[in-house]
Amino acid sequence: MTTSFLTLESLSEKLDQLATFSAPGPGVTRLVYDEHWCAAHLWLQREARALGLAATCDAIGNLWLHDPALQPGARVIAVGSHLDSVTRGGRFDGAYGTIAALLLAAELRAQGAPVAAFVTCEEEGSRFPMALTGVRGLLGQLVPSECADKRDANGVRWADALQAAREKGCAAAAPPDGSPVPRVFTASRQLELHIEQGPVLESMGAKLGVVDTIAGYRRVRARLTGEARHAGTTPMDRRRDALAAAAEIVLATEALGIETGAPGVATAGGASAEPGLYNVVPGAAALLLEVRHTDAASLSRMEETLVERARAIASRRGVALELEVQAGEAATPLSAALADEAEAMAAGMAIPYRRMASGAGHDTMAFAQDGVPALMLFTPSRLGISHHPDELTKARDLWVAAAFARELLLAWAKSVA
Ligand code: HGY
Ligand code: MN
Ligand code: MN
Repeated sequence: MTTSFLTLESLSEKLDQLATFSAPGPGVTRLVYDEHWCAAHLWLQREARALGLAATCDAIGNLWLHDPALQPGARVIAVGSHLDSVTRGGRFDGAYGTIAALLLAAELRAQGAPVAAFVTCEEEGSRFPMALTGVRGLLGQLVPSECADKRDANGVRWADALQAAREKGCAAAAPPDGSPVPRVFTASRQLELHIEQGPVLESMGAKLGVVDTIAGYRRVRARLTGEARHAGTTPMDRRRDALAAAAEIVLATEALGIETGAPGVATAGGASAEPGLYNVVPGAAALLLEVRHTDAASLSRMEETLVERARAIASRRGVALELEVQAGEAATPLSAALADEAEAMAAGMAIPYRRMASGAGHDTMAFAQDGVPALMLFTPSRLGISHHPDELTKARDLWVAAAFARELLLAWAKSVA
């Protein structure tokens, strides 16, 4: 008689508990290496051990929850997601895939399947100016000494925040300077369960998304420099208003997304102006601009068009424009073969599903880019809301996808070497 660790109740209870590890305020705010992230990390370690699993940290705080018999270096079927959140995000983004993986690893260990749960330390880029650092580290692609001096909004260095987490038991010892994070396990296949974060599944009454592509994104920070002048005495035709130029670029960004059409999207995610007073024409402004597409050529075209249009607006307004390209991610196909197999299984189990692309970025991109056969499974999101306190997926929907993943992983365990 195998113990069933994965139940609708256990999934819901552990998600509720994980959601308590957050900064005060609406929604969930759990930023990499902060006190709430550390408390969640230590809680997960305890939960895993209580389920008979070992909890192994790597050098930057990624966590593997696995059969104690699995030794470092083993090849495993990796299932998991990320522990960090955006600021005032929802209770399910990352958390669902993390808790589902914990329970799947506990349950499938009892059935002898080489399934290990991973929990990446950081995916969102919500504290330090870099994203997917967890999974890059987990895959041996990140050299900690190279990002040590990245700072958060309070000026805290990445290396210092990591060291504080390490001292609490949330990371293994640092590798020598210049060396990458040592891998703990090698993934023969990889699966991530995640909420869709969009409206597609709910709008078509489907309960499962079989994801075979993840959209790429390009991000640009724009700095505009005009002339700060007296707001009361400077005639309208004598102004070089940095914020007015920025506002026009924001609308041009939105227009580009609309013009491109789905699955292309374009967003101005942040705007600031200086000195930010009623009586001063803004002399400086900054924007955070992002474009996304599932097709690489379309993504490049969107970025080029956005840059051209921003430069034209700034030039016409006599405002200087500096564009600083930030780290992006390539549009990433996942395993078509694994998606085909999952589709056939869902059809066989009469689960209403849809094969689809992901507009959101995920840890799974890095596995697929590393050559690991990778797949994602989505659950519906109520009204498509995510990265917001109102993010919600019904407990039953979370359970259906996790129970399906259990069957899929058992089938994978039979076919991987
Ligand atoms: O930005 C994204 O798509 C992901 O939620 N980090
Ligand atoms: Mn997210
Ligand atoms: Mn996520």
